[in-house]
Amino acid sequence: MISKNLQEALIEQLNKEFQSAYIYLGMSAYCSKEGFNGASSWFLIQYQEEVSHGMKFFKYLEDQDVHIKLPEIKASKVEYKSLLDVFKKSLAHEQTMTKNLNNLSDAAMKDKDHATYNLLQWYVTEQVEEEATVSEIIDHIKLVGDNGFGLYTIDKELSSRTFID
Ligand code: OFO
Repeated sequence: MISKNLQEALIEQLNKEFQSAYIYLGMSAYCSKEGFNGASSWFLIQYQEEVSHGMKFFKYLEDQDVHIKLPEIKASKVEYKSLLDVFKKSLAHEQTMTKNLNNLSDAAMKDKDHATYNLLQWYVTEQVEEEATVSEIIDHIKLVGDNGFGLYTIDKELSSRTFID
C-alpha cells in the first residue's frame, strides 16, 4: 500500500507529465509557425512521450488501487524567441522534472516502498537520456549560430526522430 503522502505526490507528478506534454505541444506549434517543421515534429514526439510517461503513472496508480484525481492542466506558451530559446527552455524544464523525480525517489526510499521506488528508477534513467539529447541539440544550434543553411540542416536532422514507447 502506497502511503497517503506518496500517493498525493505521485498524482502531482502524473499531472506534471501531462503538463509537460502540453508544454511540448506549444513548442511544436511555435516551431511550425517559424517554418522549423523538423523541430515541430520532434516536439510532437516529445509530446507523445510525455503522454506515455503520464499514462505509466496512471496505470501504476490504478494497479495499486489508488483513488485517482486528475488536477487541472494549465495553458501552454506558444511564443519563444528562437530555435535556441525553445530548446533551452525544454532543457530547463527537463532539469526541473529530474529534480521532481529524484525527490519522489527519495520519498519512496524513505517509505521503504520498493515497488514505487522501482517504477521511479525507470523515470530517473529516462531523464538522463532526455537531458543528454536536448543538450546535444543545443550544442549543435549554438555551433551554427544564425547560419540559415546550418539551421536548415539541424531542422532536417530533427525530422528523423521517431516515437519509441
Ligand atoms: Fe521528459 O519528463 Fe517525463 O518524466
